[in-house]
Amino acid sequence: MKPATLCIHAGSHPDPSTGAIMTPIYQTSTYVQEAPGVNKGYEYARSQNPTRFALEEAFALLEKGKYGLAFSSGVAATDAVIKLLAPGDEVICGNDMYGGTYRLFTKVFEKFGIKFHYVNMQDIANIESHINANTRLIWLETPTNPLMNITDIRAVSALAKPRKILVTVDNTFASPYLQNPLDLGADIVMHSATKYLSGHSDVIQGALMMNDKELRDQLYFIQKSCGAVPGPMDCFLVLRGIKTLHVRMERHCENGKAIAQWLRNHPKVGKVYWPGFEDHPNHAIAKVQMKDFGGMISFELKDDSMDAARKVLSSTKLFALAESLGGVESLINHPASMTHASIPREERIKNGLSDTLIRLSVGIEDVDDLIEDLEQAIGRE
Ligand code: P1T
Repeated sequence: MKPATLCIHAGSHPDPSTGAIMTPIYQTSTYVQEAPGVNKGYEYARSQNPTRFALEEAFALLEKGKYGLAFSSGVAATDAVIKLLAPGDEVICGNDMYGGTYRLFTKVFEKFGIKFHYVNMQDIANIESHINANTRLIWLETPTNPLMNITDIRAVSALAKPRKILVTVDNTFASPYLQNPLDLGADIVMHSATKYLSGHSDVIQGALMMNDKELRDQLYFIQKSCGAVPGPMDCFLVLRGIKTLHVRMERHCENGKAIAQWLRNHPKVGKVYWPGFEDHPNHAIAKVQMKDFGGMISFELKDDSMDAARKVLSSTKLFALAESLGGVESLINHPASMTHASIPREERIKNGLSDTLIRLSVGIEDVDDLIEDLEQAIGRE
């Protein structure tokens, strides 16, 4: 099935009891049983819910995987993956990633004896040099949040597989429409479904997709034992969002490209971070592993004062100043004080995330209006 058809039909089956064409919201916590142990396969909604199952099927199909699992947030999905590990295990992860992931690793899991190595993942040699007998997992985000760095998923997977190290890719920035890490050898794909999958900034949710049955069973066990499941209404919203993922992503990419190029030609704009530029350090890999470059862009002004950045951040009218991304509406964000504030300043600066970096989630509005908004906020003088 081609991607556009898949987005509309994945996980969609008319409801067996009524024929309802859209998956109903099974707003129930439990299910009546005929006798102890005799039931219709549904016992208690933390373990089984038909709306969630429909969404999990869609998740699997979108990522070209066999299995999908839905969680109550992106960080809950990440949390489930780390719970596959035991004290003494080591993880290699990127030195540029969503601040909440960093916070989960450093503030929650380190104290349980799991060690995290934060490395520059653009160079595979940096990953290889951190592998030791305790390495169980390589966690990568590509493109990264917020510096839009690209890691070669195929190369990392090839490095990990013979050593039996799990590779998990946080595919949130690309969405399953633009990049499918399982096809490139990754073991698990993670998404903040809050973003492009839902697409309308109205739900918090996470997803995991995988091919291996044993891995799926372990993660399902964690999902039901730890209980971070999304409610049926949220599953319904994400199922609905997915139906337009392909058209939204195409417009996000088109608008993203126009704005990245416009920013680059603007006399007051300094560095623009966008993997679609031919001189982006990993453009060649992005071109191979992604279908297009998405709607996320970061940039700095030539004037590197906080006042200049603050002025732009508070002057846009269409781009709303907010955390999050991937919705139909455009957002502007200040990573240092918002989404990445949980990373110590020294660590951020060392890894290239400046105090004045501005991040855009380019929506699917008319691009002329978006550019006009940025023009008035940045100014020419
Ligand atoms: O917010 P939540 O659904 O729990 O997802 C966490 C998460 C995981 N991975 C990536 C790459 C993310 O960007 C996020 C959430 N990010 C934001 C809220 C943000 O504005 O960057």
